[in-house]
Amino acid sequence: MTLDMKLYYWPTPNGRKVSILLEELAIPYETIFVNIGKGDQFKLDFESISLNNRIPAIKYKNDNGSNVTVFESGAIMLHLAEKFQNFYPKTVTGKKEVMEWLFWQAANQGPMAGQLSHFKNYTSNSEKNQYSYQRYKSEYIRCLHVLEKGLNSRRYLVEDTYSIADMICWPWVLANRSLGISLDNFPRIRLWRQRIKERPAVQIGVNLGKKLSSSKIITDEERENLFKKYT
Ligand SMILES: N[C@@H](CCC(=O)N[C@@H](CS)C(=O)NCC(=O)O)C(=O)O
Repeated sequence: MTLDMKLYYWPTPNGRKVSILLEELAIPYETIFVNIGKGDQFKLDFESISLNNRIPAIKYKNDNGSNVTVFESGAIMLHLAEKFQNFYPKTVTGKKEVMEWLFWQAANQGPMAGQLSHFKNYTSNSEKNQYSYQRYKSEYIRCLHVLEKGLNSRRYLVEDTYSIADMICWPWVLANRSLGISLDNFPRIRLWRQRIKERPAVQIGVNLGKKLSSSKIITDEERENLFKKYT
């Protein structure tokens, strides 16, 4: 039974976490580009895979031929790392540490970076927005301090070995310049960022669909789809 792995993806930091992992695992996969500016994330066929209407998500065939779907980058990464027994520690303590970083990333660095990107790149510069911008900037920087501490006397976050903990935290650090944040005060992060950037699989994963990345100028249609108002 072939895996028939499908990656539902758009070239953003969250999408890249999973393209990087699939490349690292050397799993053949088909990329389904979900154009989040055009509203593809709200189409019912995608919603049946990702109830949260957000990329990334995956779908593949189990040994018995039934479809498996996973949404949320942290869940996808943990699932794949366990399934393929790679980029995941063998020890209970190591697994616990990976989990800490996965939960930390999904609850801290990811949302703060996402909001910082919103207020830096997509909103007007009103005084009201300045407050939000400063708040998320400060939180993004706080997260950098956490990572810098995590890299104290080690090259990678868990057991000094490259794992999904690094892969999930790395793309939003790679994006530091577009967020207007310098890494000058974070020497360990700078080395870690570069060390991971040099990996061939990471380069392929990061560049997947890069040409499709929207510029910072977004159309009214994209604004409507991306920043929908829910009531
Ligand atoms: N916590 C989610 C975040 C996913 C996420 O925010 N994805 C964005 C792209 S980076 C998205 O699909 N946005 C579409 C929208 O906002 O409608 C994860 O880690 O998978």
